[in-house]
Amino acid sequence: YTSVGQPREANLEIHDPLQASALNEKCILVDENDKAIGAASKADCHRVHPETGDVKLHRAFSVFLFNSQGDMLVQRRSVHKITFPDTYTNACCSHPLHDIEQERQESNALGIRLAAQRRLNFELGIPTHEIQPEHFHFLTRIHYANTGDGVWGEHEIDYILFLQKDVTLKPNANEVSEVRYVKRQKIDDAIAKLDAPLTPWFDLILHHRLKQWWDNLHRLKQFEDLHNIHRF
Ligand code: DMA
Ligand code: MN
Repeated sequence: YTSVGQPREANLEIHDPLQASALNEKCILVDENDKAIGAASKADCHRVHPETGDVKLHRAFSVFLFNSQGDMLVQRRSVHKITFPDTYTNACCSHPLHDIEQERQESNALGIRLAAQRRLNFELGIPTHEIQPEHFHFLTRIHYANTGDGVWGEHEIDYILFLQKDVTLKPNANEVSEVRYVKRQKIDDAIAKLDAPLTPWFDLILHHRLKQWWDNLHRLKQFEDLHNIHRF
């Protein structure tokens, strides 16, 4: 399979009304130290600058979800997604929103936790009462950029959240076309057999620390690194 650096057909026109309207939501702009410095629309935060190739740095999160057996949920992004459509990735990724005041709370990453609860419900249909903010293990932050299809890309300080819980799934077809649980022993095999690429951030985390964290789901506390931001 291929993951990064393979320019795909650029998504110049947006045909999906739901994904188009989500582009008006406001993300939180941050500096390289994750200090909030303002807000910009989801469109402005993901458009690749045509001359410089830059994307505005904003705050995001990635949830890795495991069932009680320790199997990890993998989702296939729908073909309607504007960034990285029809790719395989971790359970849920998104952004805390600037205009939801609670999602700007920084103490104990509470804003991120609330945004993650909101999006697990929206994308995967997990009832809100099944996931509380304190259920997440906030492990560390990752700073990465990817120019995507050359029109829509990413540049984020990404909070890594782990969650082990049996949940009720009812995927939102506009967001997610497929979900499956993968066993730790089968991950390399399962990925080799996929018929679509991985998102760049999932690929990055998979080859960085994912397996080590996955092997230690019951003692994640010792792997927390809340001070450093890992740069890629
Ligand atoms: C954005 O994910 C966040 C990361 C960590 C890549 P996304 O494109 O799935 O965001 P959304 O679901 O809000 O469109
Ligand atoms: Mn983003």
